[in-house]
Amino acid sequence: MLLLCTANSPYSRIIRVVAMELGLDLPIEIVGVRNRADRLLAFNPAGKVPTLLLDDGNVLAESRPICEYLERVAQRRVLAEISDGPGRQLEGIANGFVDGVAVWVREARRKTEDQSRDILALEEARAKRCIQYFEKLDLPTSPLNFALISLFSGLDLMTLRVHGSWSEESPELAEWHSTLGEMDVFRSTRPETNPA
Ligand SMILES: N[C@@H](CCC(=O)N[C@@H](CS)C(=O)NCC(=O)O)C(=O)O
Repeated sequence: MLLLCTANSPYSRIIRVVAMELGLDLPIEIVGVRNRADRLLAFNPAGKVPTLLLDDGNVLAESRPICEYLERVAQRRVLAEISDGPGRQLEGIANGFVDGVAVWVREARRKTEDQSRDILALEEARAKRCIQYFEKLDLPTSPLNFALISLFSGLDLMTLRVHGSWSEESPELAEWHSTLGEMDVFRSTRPETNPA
């Protein structure tokens, strides 16, 4: 197996942390995503990371199917059971949050004159609502699962890249974020603060 990823993608980070939590030694390769010559595009025309290359030649795209595959290899779970209503609810909302933060960061990276104020405002409002929602939950710090790993990765990306000043309004979530931020799995996969 080989995981194609970028250093700053929250989805790549989620899968890297999932693999560590499952006790798998998952080799990674940092790839480009947009140039015609980028190796990723030969495997995944959607041009998205994470992409998992399997030893049998098959290619898995999208975090969730990749996660399901890794669970099967490890014979352990990080995804909520289908009967686990609250677990599935958190997974869905945490992943919606990550999607929004990814759009926000992507927009904020464009030249100022090309940025859409509407998109920035929409994503900031979405993130704010999610943070208020997460603040009310009594989030555990262990065991880590797909939902918690996703939530941390989205929150961390947002903090590092677009909005670092949410903690005063959401002290419980800030404490949870800070506790997880000390863990090796998250320290070793931290994105760059200000990539080119
Ligand atoms: N739904 C996908 C999202 C993956 C995704 O959007 N990855 C971004 C990086 S954060 C990407 O590869 N973008 C390619 C591009 O920007 O061209 C998943 O869960 O894996």
